[in-house]
Amino acid sequence: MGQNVAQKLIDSHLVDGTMEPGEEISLTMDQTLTQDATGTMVMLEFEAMGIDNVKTDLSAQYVDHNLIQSDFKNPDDHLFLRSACKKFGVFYSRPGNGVSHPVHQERFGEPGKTLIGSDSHSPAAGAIGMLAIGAGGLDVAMAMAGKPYTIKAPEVWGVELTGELPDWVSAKDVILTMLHHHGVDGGLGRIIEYHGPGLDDLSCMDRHVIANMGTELGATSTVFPADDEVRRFLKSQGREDAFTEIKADEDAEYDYTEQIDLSELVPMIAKPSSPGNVVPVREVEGKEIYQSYVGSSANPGYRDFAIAAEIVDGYQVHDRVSFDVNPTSRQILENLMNEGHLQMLTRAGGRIHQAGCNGCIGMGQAPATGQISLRTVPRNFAGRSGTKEDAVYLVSPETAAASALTGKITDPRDLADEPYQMSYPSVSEPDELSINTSQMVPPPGREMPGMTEDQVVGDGHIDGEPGIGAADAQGEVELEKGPNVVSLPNFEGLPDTLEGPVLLKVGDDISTDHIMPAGSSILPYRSNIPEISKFVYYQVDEDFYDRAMEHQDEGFFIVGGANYGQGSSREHAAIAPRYLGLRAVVAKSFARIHRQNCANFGILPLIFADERDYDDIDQEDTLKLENLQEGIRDERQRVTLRNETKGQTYELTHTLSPREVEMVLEGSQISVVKKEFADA
Ligand code: MIC
Repeated sequence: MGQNVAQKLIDSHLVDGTMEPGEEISLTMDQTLTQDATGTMVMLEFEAMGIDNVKTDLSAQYVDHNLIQSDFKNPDDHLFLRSACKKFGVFYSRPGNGVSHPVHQERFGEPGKTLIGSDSHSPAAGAIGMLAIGAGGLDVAMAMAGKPYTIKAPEVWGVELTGELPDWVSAKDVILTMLHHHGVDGGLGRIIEYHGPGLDDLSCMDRHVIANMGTELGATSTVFPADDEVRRFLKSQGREDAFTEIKADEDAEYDYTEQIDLSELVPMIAKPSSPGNVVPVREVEGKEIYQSYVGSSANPGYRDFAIAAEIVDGYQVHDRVSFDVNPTSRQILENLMNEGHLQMLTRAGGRIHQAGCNGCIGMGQAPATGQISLRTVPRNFAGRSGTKEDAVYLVSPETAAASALTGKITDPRDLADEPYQMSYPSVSEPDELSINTSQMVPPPGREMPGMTEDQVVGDGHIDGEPGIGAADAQGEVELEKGPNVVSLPNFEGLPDTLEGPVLLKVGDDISTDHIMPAGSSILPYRSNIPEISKFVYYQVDEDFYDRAMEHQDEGFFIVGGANYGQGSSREHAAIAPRYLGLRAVVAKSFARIHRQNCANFGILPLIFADERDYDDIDQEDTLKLENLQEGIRDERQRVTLRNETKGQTYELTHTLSPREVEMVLEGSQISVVKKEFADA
């Protein structure tokens, strides 16, 4: 039987296991991607492992999240990352160079390769035929150390696209339609593979939008074939040599199939406060808005800005609306300038921000209290914008621009009518892109891949060192640790008995933004666990930290509903609660990356065998687990939880593989790896 694209990518990187859904498989990782908000921790973990140099084909570190420099913290982190890149042999994308996912696709993406990124939106690289997976920082540090990455073998969900998108409807509406049909857990345990004639209507950056937000469906990854459009894209980036064709075989099969006729799609919108809360724009049109925001990794293409520019060109945005424009990268900014689109945006009232993630992660641009903010970003979990009482809706650039003009949620198709009488602007990337690599700094001994000398802007090497031959000096580089960079705490192994209170009971779909919020006052502590831990569950329960401190020594439990820990890859949502004393989460089910992060840092991810037991437990009940050392090694993966307050017992499954059991028993995966290196 023929293979689909996902199977081909897996097959060519499989080092252990078989593609039986649910079984563990281990894959070699060719590339790693880290961004600053998670990357500082990755570098500290890599340092803790005591390895000199990355073992991947290519590792790249981006500074795109923590750009605001309101005090020393973020710049401390930037310098630390720069020194770590130089020491460990990692490409360094300087602050202001742009958002990791699109920049990576442009500069380093290569069909047929695997990538693991400490950012849940890393699957965006699937747009060009890569197998890209988001993971916690420690898993990325392990991949940098040359270790294969282990996941549960996914099922492959083939989505056949037919037809052509109507005017005023674009890639964002495709992925919002998927979320409308399948919700935030519809992709759990699956790789989504798009195929079919409809692909001809989607550029690589359009595919990036869809692959990026496949994460919001809970999918392990999203892949597209590497076809002629991928060749065109790489050529436009000066890297045609990186192209290899990868297509599904004629007789390829999928575990699940679905068909979407693009010509039937309409503008869609995700209402607050979940990317799964999607309806047609028509259902909510007319509501007054405060903000309209274009940019982010979920609408990063040149086209996405150009279409917004063409829509607002010659008009002024409504005087109530903050029209925020976040260019994806310095390169796109430069091209928007060259083509006159930037001027259209500024003239119409656009507030141009530096290239980076910015407001997408609550780093500035917070909306007014309770006021509607329309954003082209990937997620709208409550409070993520930086405003606790926010009302963020996710939309396409077309809907964002149309609404910026009218001051209310507007179906962009209405612009065709009075008073605008606009025809759908036709935009595409410039034929000759201006390529700018000046802010991407290769480590000693490396050059920008695939670029000819005249395409590389600036010499670029860290400290201006010559590329070739300098690699030997890497070991001597000192890591530059300012006061905001605090080494990782040491985590003790699991005791045989855990007894403690349920410090918090929460419902379904708790996201990592609930557990470990983002925002400009919290994100700068991503390299400082003791400080950031003060904000754990802060937006859900302001006293959580104080109560946790009372129980830090004996430890405590959290009880959760389904899909616990959905959303981002931030391992801080595991490390910080663990630092406060969390030793076990008992939930109906877990999101993939967060479950792994818990295991990596010695937190037991436990699942109710009978979901009805969830109702029996109340916050503050005292829970007890005994005989853990032996109990969790038992291959039935069962443990018994005793509710001391209610006098009840509940059966739980721990779902840990033997490898993960060792991590939890040792206290963290780092302890296991340290032991391995010490024994080697
Ligand atoms: C996000 O969109 O939530 C982020 C910012 O990209 C995160 C990473 C982070 O928390 O820093 C992600 O999705 O992994």
